Amino acid sequence: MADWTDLLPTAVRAPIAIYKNKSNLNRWWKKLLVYIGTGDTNVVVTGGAGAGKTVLTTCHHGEVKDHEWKEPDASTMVERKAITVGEWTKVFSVVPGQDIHAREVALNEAFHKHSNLEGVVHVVDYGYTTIRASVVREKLVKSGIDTIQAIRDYNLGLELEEFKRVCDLIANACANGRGPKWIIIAVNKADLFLPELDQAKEYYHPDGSGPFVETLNRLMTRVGSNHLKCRVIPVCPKPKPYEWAGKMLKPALVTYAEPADYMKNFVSIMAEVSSGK
Ligand SMILES: Nc1nc2c(ncn2[C@@H]2O[C@H](COP(=O)(O)OP(=O)(O)OP(=O)(O)O)[C@@H](O)[C@H]2O)c(=O)[nH]1
Ligand SMILES: [Mg+2]
Repeated sequence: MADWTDLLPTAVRAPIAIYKNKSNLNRWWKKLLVYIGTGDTNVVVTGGAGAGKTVLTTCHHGEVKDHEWKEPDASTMVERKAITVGEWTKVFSVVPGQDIHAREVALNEAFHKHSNLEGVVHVVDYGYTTIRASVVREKLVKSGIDTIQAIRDYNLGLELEEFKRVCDLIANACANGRGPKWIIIAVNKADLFLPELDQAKEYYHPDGSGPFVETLNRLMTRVGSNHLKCRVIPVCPKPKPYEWAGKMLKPALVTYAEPADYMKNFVSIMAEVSSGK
């Protein structure tokens, strides 16, 4: 059957065609802005080194085809991507997690310079942070952090410090009228703790308890929860075993569809909050 707009008089058809093309045009426009290196950040992606920021945004971006997938190294530069969320395409800036100059520049640009900052995706991983440098791993194991539980506790401590820093940046940006309108806590690597998803929710969700929730709720009080929407969403774009000191924890997936289902949920919630719902 013909598209119903074909049945309408030409005068009505034109605006509808323009409307339909708007999101398409916007998408290519934003891609161009990223390509030529301009365009304000709409969404900044923060989180510690090894939490999975690059993988999450790359999977969303649709760059990943399984046969050509290659593990990313630690990011040394800000990664800018045009990602489509619902009707609109946004410029995402992924801030490297390592303490390097590029990180400071990226955070400063996103929170202090750009006027279009709309949202923050803060990536956390319930302690399953990847520590890439073998010297660091060996040092930690030698210092007695030689079980998966011990490394998780250590990582959760660092994750909390990082989150506090990001909360300060958000609160300052909001005070200067540049603040984001929403924050999404992406609880990544859910494949490793699917049976304990409720505990992870308790640890990260504003209705839960503990140091992370206290920090989050303090931020909401500082900026006002009517100014900043907050959602907490589990994701697992690339299931993978977690190894530490000769022990291995395998993903606890029940079906192969889970990563894609979690991703769809993540994207649809992001589309919802970014449209002001
Ligand atoms: N189990 C599991 N591992 C994941 C998942 N997503 C990413 N990882 C792993 O986490 C590690 C770090 O991922 P990256 O995306 O490079 O981390 P990053 O946050 O960009 O790190 P920096 O660039 O150093 O800031 C990689 O080894 C990934 O394979 C996931 O859904 N599940
Ligand atoms: Mg990275």
